[in-house]
Amino acid sequence: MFNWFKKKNKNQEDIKENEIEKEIKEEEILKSEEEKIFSEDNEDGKKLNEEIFIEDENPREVSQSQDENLEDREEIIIEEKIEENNIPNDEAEVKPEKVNFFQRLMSGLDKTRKEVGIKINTVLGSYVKIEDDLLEDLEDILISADIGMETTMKLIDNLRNTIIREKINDPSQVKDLLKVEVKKLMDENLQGKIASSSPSIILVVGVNGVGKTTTIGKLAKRFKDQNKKVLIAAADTFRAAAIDQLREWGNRADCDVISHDEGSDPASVAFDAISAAKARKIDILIVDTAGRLHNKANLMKELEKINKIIDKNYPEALKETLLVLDATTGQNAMNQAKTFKEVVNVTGIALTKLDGTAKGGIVIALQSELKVPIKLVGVGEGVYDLQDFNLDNFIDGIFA
Ligand SMILES: Nc1nc2c(ncn2[C@@H]2O[C@H](COP(=O)(O)OP(=O)(O)OP(=O)(O)O)[C@@H](O)[C@H]2O)c(=O)[nH]1
Ligand SMILES: [Mg+2]
Repeated sequence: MFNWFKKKNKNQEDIKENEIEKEIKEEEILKSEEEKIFSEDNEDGKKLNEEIFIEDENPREVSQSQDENLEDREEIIIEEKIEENNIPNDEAEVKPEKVNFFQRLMSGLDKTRKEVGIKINTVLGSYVKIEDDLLEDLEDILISADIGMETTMKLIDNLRNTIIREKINDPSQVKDLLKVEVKKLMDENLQGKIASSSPSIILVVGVNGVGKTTTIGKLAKRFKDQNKKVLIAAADTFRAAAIDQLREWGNRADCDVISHDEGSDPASVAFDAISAAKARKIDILIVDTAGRLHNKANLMKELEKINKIIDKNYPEALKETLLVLDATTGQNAMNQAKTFKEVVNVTGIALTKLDGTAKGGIVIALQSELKVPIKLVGVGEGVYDLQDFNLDNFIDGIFA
C-alpha cells in the first residue's frame, strides 16, 4: 500500500517533471529561433523592425474605416517600439555601486565559455600526452567560437612552438599556455579606454542594428554617473523613430539630445551639437550616426561630411571614432570592421551582444587582426551592461 502510494506520487512527480521539461524545451526552441532570425541574417531582422516603423511613421495613411482598430494598433506599435528601444526594466537597472562588473561579464560570456573553455577542458582531459590530434581538436574548438581561421592558425602554431621549446608533455598545462598565447596575439599595448577627458567628441559608427544607440545610452549614463556633462547628437536622421529612441535614452541618462527633423542633414545636426557643447561647456559630446546607408560611397560621403564639421569646428576636442560591432554576427563583424577602417579612422571598437553568442572568440580575431583596440563590450541590454574591455578578465571569462 505504502509502496503503491509512493509509486503513484512518484508517477505524478514524473508527469510534472516531464511537463516542466517540455515547457523548458519549448522555451529553448522559441529562443533559439529568435536568436537565429537575428544572428543569421541581420538584414532580415532589421526588415522586421523597419516594417514596424513604417507603420509607426505613417499613421495618417491609415484609412477612416480602420480607425476603430487604430487604438489597438497603436498599443501594439508602442509595445514593439519599447522592445526595440530597449529601455531597460527595473531589474536590469541595478544601482551602480551594487553592480559586480566581473560577474556580469562572466555571465555575459556564459555561452562562449561553454563553447570554448568547457570543450577545451573535455579535450585536454581525454589525452594523456600532448600530440598532434590534441592540437587539431583545439583548433576545431577555436574556429567554432569564431576566432577565425587566420588567428586560430597563428595561435596553434605559436602554442606548438612553445610546447616543443619548453618540452611540455602534460595536457593539463595546455590551457594556461593557450591563454598566454591569446594575450600575446591580442597585444596588451593595444588596450585603451574610451575618450573621457574634457572636451571629447565620440562619433559612433556601425551598420544598422549593431547596437549604436543602445551603446550611446549606456555610455551617456556611465559618464553622467561620473558627474560629467554629456550631450548627445542625433545625427542618424534616417528615421524619426531613431531620433525618438535616442531621446528616450537621453531621458534615462538625464542628458540633452540635439536633434533635427527626420531626413535633415546629419552634418548640420553635428554642427549644432558642437555649438551647444561649446556654449554649455559640455565634457563629452556623443554623436549617433545612421547605419542604414545603402552602400560604401554613401556611407563615406556622410561620415566625411560629419568629420569635416568636427575637425573644423571642434579641433580642441579629443576625437574618438567608435565602431560598434555585433558579436553575434561573427566573421561578418570582421568584414564590417575592414570596410569602416577604409572609410574612417576607427580609434576603438565597442563589441555588443557578447551575452547573446557563443562566438565571443571574435574579440580575439578583431583585435589581433585589425590592430584596433576593443574599448567597450556590451554584455546585456541593461543600462549598466557596458564595460571597459579588460583583456585578462575576458580571457578568464572564456577559458573557464
Ligand atoms: N543582448 C544584448 N542586446 C543588445 C546589446 N546592445 C544592443 N542590444 C540590442 O540590439 C538591438 C539594436 O540596438 P540599437 O541600439 O537600436 O542598434 P543601432 O545600431 O542603433 O541600430 P540602427 O539605429 O537601426 O542603425 C536592440 O534591441 C538592443 O537592445 C547587448 O550588449 N546585448
Ligand atoms: Mg540607432
